[in-house]
Amino acid sequence: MHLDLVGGEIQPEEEMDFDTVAKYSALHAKPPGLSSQYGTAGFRTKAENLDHTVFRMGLLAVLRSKQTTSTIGVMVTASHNPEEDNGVKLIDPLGEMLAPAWEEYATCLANAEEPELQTVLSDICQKEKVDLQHSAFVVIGRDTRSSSKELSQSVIDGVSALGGQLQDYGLVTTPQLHYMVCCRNTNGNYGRATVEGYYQKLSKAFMALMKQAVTERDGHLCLKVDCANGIGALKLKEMEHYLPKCLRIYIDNDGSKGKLNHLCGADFVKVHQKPPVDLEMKINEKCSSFDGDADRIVYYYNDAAGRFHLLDGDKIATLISTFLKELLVKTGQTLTLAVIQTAYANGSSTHYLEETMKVPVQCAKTGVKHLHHKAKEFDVGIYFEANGHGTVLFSKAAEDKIRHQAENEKDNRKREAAKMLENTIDLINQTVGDAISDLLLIEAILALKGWTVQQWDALYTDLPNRQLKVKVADRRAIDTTDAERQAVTPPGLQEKINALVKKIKQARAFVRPSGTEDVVRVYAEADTQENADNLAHEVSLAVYHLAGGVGEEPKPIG
Ligand code: G16
Repeated sequence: MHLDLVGGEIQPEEEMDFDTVAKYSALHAKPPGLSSQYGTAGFRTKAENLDHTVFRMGLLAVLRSKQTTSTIGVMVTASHNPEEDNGVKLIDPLGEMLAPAWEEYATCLANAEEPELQTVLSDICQKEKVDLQHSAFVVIGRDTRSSSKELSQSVIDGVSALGGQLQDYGLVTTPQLHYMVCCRNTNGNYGRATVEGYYQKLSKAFMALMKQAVTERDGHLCLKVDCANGIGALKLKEMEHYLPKCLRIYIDNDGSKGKLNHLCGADFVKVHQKPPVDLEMKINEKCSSFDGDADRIVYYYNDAAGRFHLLDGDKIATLISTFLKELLVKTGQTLTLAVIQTAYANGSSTHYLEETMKVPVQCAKTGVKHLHHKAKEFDVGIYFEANGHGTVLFSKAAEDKIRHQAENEKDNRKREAAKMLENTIDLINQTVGDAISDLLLIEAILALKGWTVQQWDALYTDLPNRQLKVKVADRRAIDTTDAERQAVTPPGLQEKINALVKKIKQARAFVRPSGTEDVVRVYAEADTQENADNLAHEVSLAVYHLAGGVGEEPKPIG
């Protein structure tokens, strides 16, 4: 298929031009035998092994665009992974993650040896009834990794090989590209499909919300942000020009000296439960960390006794749901509201949400695509992974009701609450978790409530917990069920975990294969840090021995 621009009109040919595809593909040849899988958030591996995959994702994006007659996004990033890794994921028409059936096509296409490429492409077209006559439009973005520029060029080659049109947004955060896709497919209803349009939409909503905040009268909001030496630093700096002076942001780890995600960033802070190395923190100073592509955020501070306090995705979900629930009550609207978590959610957070806040909680598999899907079942679905990845979804009906009430309600109190909800909707990036949007929402809520980070933290106390990684020969040896809370294989592993958990108070543990790194993840929580650490270690040993551990046996923590 080749699209020739004649007098500005696209002239599609009826059939796929395999000669052109083969010619381009030869420039992005797949190393024979190499195999990969579309995982939790697309493909992730060493950057040097990705060229053929990203080229083929350019091809696939064109087919998906033709099939949906919509703009499709391709983002080159490996988010929280180390600098030497890279990755690629496709973004579906409403800015959401790629549909599961197409994830499978992506895996087939990435793993096809060169001579099979034509057959695999034809099969996809046939199964999905792709009309090759349709035109295709693909938007591309990339993070700041040194390998990203060249890889995004390979995506462009893939799109061009199938005659798709494209716009390369260059350096953007992952959520910004999700936003662009949604804007383009909703005729600008969601916002303007430019980086400036994104800043304007969010800052306008933020300022409108802040008008009602106590803090604006009383002083300034200050926040230190560790940007993981990634794209978040660039974009937050750009956005600062659009934000009111009352919000003072101090950007750290802006990429000027440190390495991406190295000893800093949201993943480091969450997993190690300590601040980024070299970040200066005054007592009780409010700090936060983005991850490498700015789709996650966590907050933290050190108290007067020097103790580190982490406010992770669970605390963020609690803060946001408290705020939204209160507003919904004020409006008098009867809308369903729920929080979606994963198995990593701290037991205390689930208990607080269910027992104190009386908010229904559901558990989904790891990966925002799974949480997003569940959140859609409610009028207001708040989803957050403990690692700080999350957002809020409002159903179309809920959004319409709120906007209508904000315009027409006679009762002042109710109308004000509806207006606040309306601004909140506009501040939230509903396509995917977005560190910048989440930051602004959290700051607005804290300001509106007149809360310090310590008051927010005091909502509940986390159970001590520990996360570990175990290297195994093949992580597919571990299969799970019950939203990843139970291991089905290898035989005996779950029984061993059960026996270990039984011995400790308030204990819980699970294991699962990572979908972004070549490791098995272990999570444990318990009544004391020592017990959580020991439990995590014992479970790691069980994984190592029963699931084909490689390298050194896991060592005790400490
Ligand atoms: C990605 C996903 C997240 C997931 C994380 C870890 O985050 O978007 O939903 O929690 O990977 O996944 P896993 O445990 O399977 O490796 P990011 O920020 O790296 O894109």
